[in-house]
Amino acid sequence: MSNESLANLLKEERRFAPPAELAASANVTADAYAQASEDRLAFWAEQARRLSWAVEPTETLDWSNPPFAKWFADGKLNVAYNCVDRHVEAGNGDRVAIHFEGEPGDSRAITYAQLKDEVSRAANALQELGVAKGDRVAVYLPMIPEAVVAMLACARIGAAHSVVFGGFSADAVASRIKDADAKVVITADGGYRRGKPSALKPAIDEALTKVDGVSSVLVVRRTGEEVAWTEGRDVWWHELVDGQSAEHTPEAHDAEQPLFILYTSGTTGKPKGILHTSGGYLTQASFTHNAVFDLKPETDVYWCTADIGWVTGHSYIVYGPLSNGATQVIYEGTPDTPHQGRMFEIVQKYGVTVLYTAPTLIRTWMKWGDSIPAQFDLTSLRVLGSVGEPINPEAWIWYREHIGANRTPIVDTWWQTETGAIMISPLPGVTETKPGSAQRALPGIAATVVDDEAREVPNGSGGYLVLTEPWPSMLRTIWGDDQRYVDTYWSRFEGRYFAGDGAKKDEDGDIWLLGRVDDVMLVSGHNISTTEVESALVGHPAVAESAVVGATDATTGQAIVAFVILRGTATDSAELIADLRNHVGRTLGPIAKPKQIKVVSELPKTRSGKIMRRLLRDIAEGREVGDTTTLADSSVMNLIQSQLPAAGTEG
Ligand code: 6R9
Repeated sequence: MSNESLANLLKEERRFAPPAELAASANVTADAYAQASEDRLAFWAEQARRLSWAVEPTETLDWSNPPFAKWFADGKLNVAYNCVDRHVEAGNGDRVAIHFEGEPGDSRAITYAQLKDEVSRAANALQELGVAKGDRVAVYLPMIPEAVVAMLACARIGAAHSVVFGGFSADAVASRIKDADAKVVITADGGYRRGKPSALKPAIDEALTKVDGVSSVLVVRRTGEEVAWTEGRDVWWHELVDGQSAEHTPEAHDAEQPLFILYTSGTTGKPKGILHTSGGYLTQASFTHNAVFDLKPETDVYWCTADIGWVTGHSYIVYGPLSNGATQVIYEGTPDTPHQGRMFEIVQKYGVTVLYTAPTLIRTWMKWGDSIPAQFDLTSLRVLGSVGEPINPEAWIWYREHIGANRTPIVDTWWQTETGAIMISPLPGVTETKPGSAQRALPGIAATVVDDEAREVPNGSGGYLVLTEPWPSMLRTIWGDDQRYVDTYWSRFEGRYFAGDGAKKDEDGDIWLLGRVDDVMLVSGHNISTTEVESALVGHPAVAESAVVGATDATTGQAIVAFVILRGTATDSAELIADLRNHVGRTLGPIAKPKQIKVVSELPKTRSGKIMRRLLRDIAEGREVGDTTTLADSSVMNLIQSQLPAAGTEG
């Protein structure tokens, strides 16, 4: 970004008070903000008591060697014990932990008692394969209960897991196995996607021709398809795990024992292995899951639709919900298999009360049309969440009206792989929400917006989002590269964590996320966020989804180029394009009018639903398209190019 701060164009006046009933029985009330601001560390020390410690910590934060933090350093706990055993000991062994729904329609309910036995057997099996405390285990699985079991079994032993998206290429898997120096890989023959089996093991077989050090591959049988087999290395899960004892003593590990490594792609260079540890991470995952979703373990049915390979799956399918003794739904497949109402059907079937999903899916539902959710009974829902990208005000309103029956609060949760848990979000029983804003830092979290010189911007202005105090679930380093950790996150602004996101503060001081700063456009000397122009476009009744990029322009520095997906009922025409440009001009001002608008049927996205604007910039500037290895569907770029007129034929 240039010295000028980010322009503040979008005005949003709609407000929604928390439902009285929810506010009256909310897990966390407004007092928490006051309490935490009075004594932040005492607040976190109190939250740590949500967990069962083998040795209670007496220290809260050790920040003597910044930016390398230690939280609860003299405490000891077992993360898996906290997620399963203690619920069984408390008499809740018969409570369902996981309602699993397979894509083909098979389903399984797993109680906490059963989960405890299965995690114990898997831990015994891993130890038989030679996995010990401090080792790394790579996990490459579909969305099946064994993924949760595998992660918890590692945690139980004190081995760190490294979950890799099932769907990443053999090369991507190989580089991650190598970087973490994993000893064992846990995979499956395959999983079900889009109505058919999709193989996983071949990618592992290929990856292991490229890296050494993996002694065993533990293979879950899910699809029953034939797989290649390497004798002496490959072991079937059902043969090894099922025969183990269901007794396994959970050893107490140090609070700073590594729990997992999770790779974020980053825009350049090799992926960064984000390292999370045990006590602080679990404290914040557990606290935020309880506070932000107002989770009542006895009555709620919670569903987070994220993939387990995304940090959202780690913190809000595995560690947050299970540490809180929640009952949750896990769904294996795609949202339109076998029909576009599948997700709503699942909400109805299990009586889901809390739904946590991503803007990309909400906008996809909008595109498919309002009549689809209307066919299902969604009245069980009481809290809706969003994560992964800024949610456009129109998508937010659609979510509230068509999924939440105009009743349910929406929590727009901002956080990152690096932050480990939710950082900025409304509280459903406290906050008067504003469509499109993540609003304010949670109790115990310190966030603000600064300009280029690290000065806090006044209300009403934009700049860079920073975190000004360490937090329990913060990343501890980049695996094997402390210097890169310091350079990437702690060097841009002295003593502060730079998240890489642009943001603005509104007149009340509430925070609005504006997208990655790498995506910010510079048009005739004005910094304009892609998010605001995209939101204006999605605010037009003909548009379901949009992605905006700045393309080099001789006159204005950069020109705004918009890619749009139309809603089911709209059709592409010169009039519509003109109308869209004028609509953006009216909403945000003439400076933000896109120079070009291109109608497409898909946008390039990562597996977690984030739009890869870099690839669209390549198209807009007529370059060859760059690295597409982290795309969810690599054929999308060809499709988009085939839908656009050849370069140079457009004004
Ligand atoms: C949890 C997760 C992190 C980046 C983050 C930001 C974007 C996530 C958001 C959001 C606006 C939200 N992001 N949640 N932007 N509003 N509620 O997504 O982690 O995959 O590491 O991505 O996602 O740009 O910096 P991760």
